[in-house]
Order: sequence, then C-alpha cells, then structure tokens
Amino acid sequence: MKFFILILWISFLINIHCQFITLNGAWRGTINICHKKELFRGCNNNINFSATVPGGIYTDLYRNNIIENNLFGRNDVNNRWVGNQSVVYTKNFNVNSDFLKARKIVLIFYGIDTFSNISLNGHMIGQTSNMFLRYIFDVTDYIKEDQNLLQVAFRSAVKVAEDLYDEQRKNYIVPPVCVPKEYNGQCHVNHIRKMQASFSWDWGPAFPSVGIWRNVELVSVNDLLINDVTTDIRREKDIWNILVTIFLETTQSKKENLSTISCHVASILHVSQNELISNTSEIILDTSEKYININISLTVPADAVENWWPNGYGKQHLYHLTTTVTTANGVLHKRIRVGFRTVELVEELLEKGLSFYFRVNDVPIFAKGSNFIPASVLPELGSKEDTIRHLLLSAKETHMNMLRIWGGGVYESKLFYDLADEYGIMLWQDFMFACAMYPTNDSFLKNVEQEILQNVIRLKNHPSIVLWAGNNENEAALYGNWYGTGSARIYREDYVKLYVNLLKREVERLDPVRPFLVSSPGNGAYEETYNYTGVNPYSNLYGDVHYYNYIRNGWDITQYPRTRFCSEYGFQSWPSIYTIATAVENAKDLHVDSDFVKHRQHLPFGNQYMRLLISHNFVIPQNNDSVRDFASYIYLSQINQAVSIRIQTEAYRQAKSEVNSIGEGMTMGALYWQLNDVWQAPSWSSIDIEGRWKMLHYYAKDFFAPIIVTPHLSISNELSIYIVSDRLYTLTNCTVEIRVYNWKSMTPVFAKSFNDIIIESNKAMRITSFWLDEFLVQVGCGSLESAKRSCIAALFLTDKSGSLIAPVNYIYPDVLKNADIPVANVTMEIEENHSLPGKLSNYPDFKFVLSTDNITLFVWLEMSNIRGRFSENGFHMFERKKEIIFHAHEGTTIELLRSNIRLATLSDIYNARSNFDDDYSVLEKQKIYINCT
Ligand code: BMA
Repeated sequence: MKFFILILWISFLINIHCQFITLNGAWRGTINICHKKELFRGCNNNINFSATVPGGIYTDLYRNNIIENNLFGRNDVNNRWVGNQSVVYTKNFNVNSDFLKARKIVLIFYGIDTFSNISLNGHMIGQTSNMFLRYIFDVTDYIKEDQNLLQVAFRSAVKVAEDLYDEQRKNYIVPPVCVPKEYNGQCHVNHIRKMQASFSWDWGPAFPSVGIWRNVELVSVNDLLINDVTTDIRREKDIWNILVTIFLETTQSKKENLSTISCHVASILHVSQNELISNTSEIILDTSEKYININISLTVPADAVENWWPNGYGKQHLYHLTTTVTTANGVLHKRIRVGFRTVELVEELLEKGLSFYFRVNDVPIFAKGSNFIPASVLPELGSKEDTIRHLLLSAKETHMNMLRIWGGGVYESKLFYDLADEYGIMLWQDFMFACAMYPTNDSFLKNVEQEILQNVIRLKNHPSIVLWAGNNENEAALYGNWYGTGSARIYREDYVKLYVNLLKREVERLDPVRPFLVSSPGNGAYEETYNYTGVNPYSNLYGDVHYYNYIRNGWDITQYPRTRFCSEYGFQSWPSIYTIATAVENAKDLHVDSDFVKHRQHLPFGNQYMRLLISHNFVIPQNNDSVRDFASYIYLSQINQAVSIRIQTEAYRQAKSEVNSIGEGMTMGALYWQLNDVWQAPSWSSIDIEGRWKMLHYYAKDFFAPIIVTPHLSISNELSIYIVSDRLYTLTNCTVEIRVYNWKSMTPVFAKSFNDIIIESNKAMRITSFWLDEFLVQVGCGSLESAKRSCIAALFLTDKSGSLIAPVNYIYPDVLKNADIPVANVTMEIEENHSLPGKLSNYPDFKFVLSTDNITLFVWLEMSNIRGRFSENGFHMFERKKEIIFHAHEGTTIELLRSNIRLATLSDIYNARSNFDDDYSVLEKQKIYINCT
C-alpha cells in the first residue's frame, strides 16, 4: 500500500513525463467588416480585435465594440453578417528550451467551432470540421524556442453548410432545406457537425458562431500521453468489478528506434482517507502502434463503498480513482471520479406492450425533470459556472432527478456533468442530431464516428448519465413526413445507417454497461422488431412520447396520454417583464403586438396559440395601456403555463401504477420541455435567460414533490383523488382533507376528511371518486348551474401527527374566467434578516409577511433588480396571513427590497390595479443593470 502512496506522491511532485502550457487567454483576431450593414458599399476593411480563448467571434466583437449586444433588440439579425465572414485568430507565445527537450510536443484543442485550418509558424498542422471533437496535433517539427505564432483560420460555417448542401443535392436532397421563416435563421445546419441550434430554433436566435470555444494546451510528451481513462463498473453479487481502460498515445519518434516501452501501471480507488483499493500490472508496450489501450481490473467489495443515488433517494457518494503509468522516463497520472450504482432501462413484457422505466440500484425510479438546452446560444458562454450551478441547483431544489440533454445542443462541459453527479441529477444524454434528416456520405460518417468515440469516452465515467439516445425526433419526422421525405427509401436507409449501424453499434461497443435508445420519441426495444422505422413512434404502449397540444385547454387533464414515459411536453410563456426589458429598445416594444414581440416569437402561430390557451381560462385585460397590459399578459401566460404543466405532470404521476382497459399507463417519467432559455423571448422554459424562475419553476417544486395529493376530473365530471408517493417506505394513518370554499369567504363552506389511509411505497393510489357537480351542490355551493363557478376546493394530505406531507393542491371546478373571483386587498411587510442556521448561501434571507382580506389567487412576487428566489410563489391565499422567505443571491438590504418588489394577484389584474403603472422608468433602467451576454 505504501508503495502506491509513494508513487502517487512522486506523480504529483515530479511529473517529468508531461508538462503543459495553456494557450488560453489573450489572442488576436481579424475579420473583414465590410459586410456590416452600414459599411456595405465600397469597403475593404480587415480589422483587428483583441480576442479571448476560450471564446467566440460574437463575444469578441461585442467586447471590442464592433457589434452591439447580441441579445438586444433585433441584433440577432443585425449582427448576422459576422457569421458569413472568414475570421483569423492568432496567438504569439514563447516556449523555453526545457519544454522542448521532450520527445514530442502536442497541441490540444478541446473544442473548435468549427471549420478551421491551423498553422504553427507558417506550417499547416491540421484542419478541423467538428465542434464536438478534441483535436490533438503533433507540432514537434514546427515548434521552436522563444517566439511562436499559432494561427487558426476559420471559414464561415454558414458558407460551408451551403457548399455541403450544394454538393449533396447533386445526389439527393437531405431535408429540411431550411428552417421556418419565423426563425430568422440560417439553412443547412444538418450538413455540419456544429450545435444545431446555432442556426436558430423555435426558442432561439441564429448565431452561427466561429471560435475556439474550449481550452487550448501545448503538452510536452516523453514516452507516452494518457489521453483518457475510463471505467466500466458492474455489480456482481457482493462485488463491484471495475474495468479501467487507459487510452495511451505513444511518441513514435522518428529519430529513435525504440520499439517497446516497459511500464508499470497502477489504478487506485480512494475508498476513504485511510483505505485504498488497487491493482497493478507490468506491461511492455509496442510503440509501433500510435494508440494503445490497456486494461486493469479492480474488485471492490460492495460494502466497502456507498451507492450513488438519484436526487431524493439517498446521497451521491463519489470516489476518486487515480491511475499512474510509470516508465523509465517518469510517471504519468490521471485522476477521475466514479460512483457506484447500477442502472437498467426496464422494458419488460406487460399484458400489452412493454414497460419503460429506469431502475437504479434495483429501485424503480419515476423520472422527474425537464429538458436542458444549451445555457447560451454562444457556445463559449454555455459553461459559465454560476449559470450552470444555478440551473442545476434549481433542478435539484425542485425535486427533479433527471434532465435530458437535448440533441440540438452540445455535449456539455465537465463542470456540468460533475455537478449533475454531485446533485443526483440523472442525465438522458442525446447525441447531437435533432429535427432533421442527416447525410450519410463517408466523410460525414467518419466525422460522426470520431464524435461518438471521443464523447462516450469523455463522459462515460459520470454516474449521472443513465442513458445514451441517438437523436431528437428524427424518427418521428421521418414517420410523419415533416420534411417531405415521403415514401422514398433512401431516407429510411440513411436513418438506419446512421443511428443503428453506426451510433447504436459503436455506443454499445464503447459503453456496454449503459442502455442505448435510438430515438426520442420512440418505441424503445420494440423498434428492433421493425428495424427502427415505419411504425408510429408515439405509441403509448412502448418507449417514450412527446406530447404537445396548443389548441385544447391545458388545464383539461383528460387530454393527456397515458404513456409509459413522457420525455417532452410543454407550453410557452413570456419571461418576466424585467428580463424582457434588458432586450427592448424602448417602452413601445413592451406591447402585446409590437414588432419586438413578433420578432422574438419563433414558433409559427406561437402568439396566437398562447393567446388561445390563456383565453380558455382567463379574460385577457385590455386597458389601452400598453406596458400594463403587457405585464398582465405575461403574468397570465406564466399562470397558464404553470397550471397546465402542473396538471399534465400530475396526470403522468397518477398513471404510475395502473393501466387502462387498453393497456396504457404505468407511466414512469415526466420531463417537461424545457428548463432554460437562450434569450429574452417567449418559450417553454421554466427559468428565463436572466436566471429568474418563472411561475412554472415554483410549481415544479410542488408537482415533483416526493408525495403529492392530486385531483383528476373526468369529462363526465367525476372527480378522483390520488396520492402518489415516490418514497420507498409505507406511511400509515394518513388523512386527506378536502375543503370547499365559496369565493366570498375564507372560512370553508365544507370540509371532509378521508382517514386511516395507508400510503404504499413507490405507488400511485386512487383514494376516492365522486361526481363533482352533485358534491358541490350538496355542500352548499348553490344550484347545479352556479355551483361550479361559486366554489373552489383545496386538498390537504397529513400524516398521523397532523403534519402536511404533500403540497396543498387545488381543484378548479370551472374555468376561472367564469368564476366569481372576489376583490382582494393584499399588503406586504418585509421583516428583518431571516437567515436560518445551516443555510448554504452566504447571502441573507428575508421574511415577507403578506396579508389579505379575501381569497386571492396566483399571488406573484417579483424582484426587479435583486437576484434571488422566494420560498413559494404564484400561490393562493385562503388565509389572512402568509409568510414567504426571499433567499437573496446577492448582498441587499430591506430598503432595496422594498423598492424592487412588485406584487401581482389575479384580483388586481381583473380589477385593473396592476402596480406596473409607475414602472416605465424602472424598466428603462434595466438595460443598464443587466449585461445580457
Ligand atoms: C420539441 C423539441 C424541440 C422544440 C420543442 C418545442 O419537439 O424537441 O425541437 O424546441 O419541441 O417546439
């Protein structure tokens, strides 16, 4: 044991095998600005700018004042010329003679976006064509002592995509030929291996970036370079078997004639401070091979380590594993982090169809969460630590246990996966193919093959990743003829070639432990029986489903599919008016029909759909006061989204343990579309681009709670009450209480309890059913005609000690636009610092005490300029007083809170009492306060 510790020390102290120099930081860039709108004519102007690596052209030009803020106004279109240009990035750097003593010097680009020629001191060293690849170039022959000049010359991705499309069409067209006109986007992104959403999406602008978006390093190598270390961890009875694979690159020096290298390899698992589990091996490497993989096995008694659990099921234990490779010339080491958990995608035969759920450490898990799109439309800004931490913590705090990394974005940063490991967020990892057909010519497939290889190897150590999935909606597109592929065989053949013959086969070879799914939505394992295309992939009896309906009322629970797993569903809303204010040119843009509003809505007919969906439930106010009406509209859009997704998610959770007469149900996953945003625009997100939680995100905390009590109102008005538990233990002596309120009084007109309920572990159970209309009449809500609009009901679930064990839930017997919503006067006091012991953030908490004189719905608190979140928001008040905590995410004072807080209630909106009246000046100031990029 001591020997290994010694080796470890040596490796840290004298890492004589490899040294590295970072080439991050300041670079120079050159771009031709003739295409800038105002300079278009008679211009021949290459200009230099200071650049940053990691970085990208849009960020660099903005920082150099060559273009305006990318996310402001119509700058997505105004700045588009940038994406059509060739750009050259250069870096001068020095190396000393010591560094050059090594046998070999390699230059590593961890991410280049996308098409570049790279030269060092005037010598071409390589080309790039895939932003998802790490490129390693041997520069031994071109690097010199002292001054060096590295140059990366980019071609416009827009132009390359166009060229590749032109080339391809000579044979046949690979559609879609372009995105819908509402996107203001670029065409042919499916021909290039670049973030697909960077040419625009229905929630995002086009920024066809170029740049060096990840780190750059120069590394000196003697005998060997460890490119990667991976683990396959399998459980066998009481033992975890770890197969460590070390991916080595040899130096193959031309000058020397070394055909073999002897090395000592050790892998050490750090079980605790005093306990290591290790294995070693003596190996002779044949250096005529450039790439050599070596394996070493570790056997870990199951009781020596703790399991890694998804959020809500236990802790996320993680362990370090260090691998050292020692040769006569020194020691190389690499440290990775691993977790011990099993994961299965269970697709067992049911009476009809197959099940579809994740079983982790033998526990069936209902997957609760959302879909993750890139944190920024500019790849270089998509891994900012505070943004990623905020998004993933927001997922964890709302009981999410899964995020789907959607296939139109990027394979995320190490930080992202590390945090997901730490927070217990299981990841459904798509490969980056979305909403399109893709080419299958040789060079495309070769490129993709590298992409699979590198990314599976880079990511497979993360216990958070529980599934690889081939593409987003491409099978659905083919089946539904979204892009005019019709019945042409070629597209089906291409589909199988890319996702089955290449992706599936390769991923299963590289990671034999994790499950692989060809497409989402899809019919899971059933697809193999019909070779993956030609059958409706939206079956409720197999696999996963995406469900969207923008016509029917989202509050109508009867419309939702009883699927095995709903991996996408959603409704749009607008972000906070304070977030929008960071993008508008003047207050005129803050109008429901402004050009700005039209410009930012990419979903064809999106604004009409949203209006229709809101108007199912609410009267949309029109006071001829544009800002106030817009603020009210935003507020209603957020309520409508939050309640619709609450009801839909609860429908999926209710169906967890039962099937209907045609075998549909046993739903085991609900991932709503979408967690985050890339700009200030209407979208499906629950967190906006400024990090503000929309009402939906507050609601997620309730509808994803481990135990919920939830109503189901059938078409014939039968009300069923369910309890759904994800807990792995049984609770006895529980009580559900239903309280019915007449709108006019805060004292219930009726209350009834269902006692002695046993809540079974990991189950959904129906507690009771009755006819709602008759019930309301009986309990005193009035006649059969008026009862539904006169009353509202609340559900409480308590344990035997009388404590609430689920969030309070509500039954809206009628659409709220028909209800007799009363006028309520809500006041608010902010109390002294209310930080509780043990809180994680360094910033203070504040207590807000709200009082009302009447029932009031959807009480919405909003901070204009202070970052933070409330303990609850968008809530109903059936009591005179309510206390809410504000968790600040920055230093602040009560005075600042008072001047920044805004309160909205449904009663205020209906009674035209919005307090946005005096806010024009506040909204104007927002522009200065927030830096959009
Ligand atoms: C889904 C996604 C995205 C899209 C979303 C909303 O189908 O896969 O492509 O943004 O719907 O339309």
